[in-house]
Amino acid sequence: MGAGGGGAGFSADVCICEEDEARICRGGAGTAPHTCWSALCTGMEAAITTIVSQFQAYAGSEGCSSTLSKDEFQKLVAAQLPNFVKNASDPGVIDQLMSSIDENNDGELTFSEFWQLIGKLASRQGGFSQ
Ligand SMILES: [Ca+2]
Ligand SMILES: [Ca+2]
Repeated sequence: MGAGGGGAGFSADVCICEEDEARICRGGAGTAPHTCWSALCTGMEAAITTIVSQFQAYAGSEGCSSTLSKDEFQKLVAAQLPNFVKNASDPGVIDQLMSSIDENNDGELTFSEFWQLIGKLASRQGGFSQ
């Protein structure tokens, strides 16, 4: 786990499931206490919650806590998307990937910029044309 900063990085705005609720709506995300809006969250809601909470956790490790630096982006991709993004440890791959979604070229990814990557990966995963 990363050093520095406080806590697990999850937003307090999102309720933390009680143990019973966690059993009901486990998203299979793997890391950290699961978060969701309620005990009734669906698989899709859990998936969205996971993406948001992972983005927040990585974005919060340095600099601006609401955007991903290239370093944070590389760590997120390498740790969370190893099967969808090959060679994430190759700086050239990360450079190319980041510049393809960093719309304003400021070297930081906002959530909406990052979300484009999720869209691309999801489209490819589903075999949809882009
Ligand atoms: Ca950051
Ligand atoms: Ca940007």
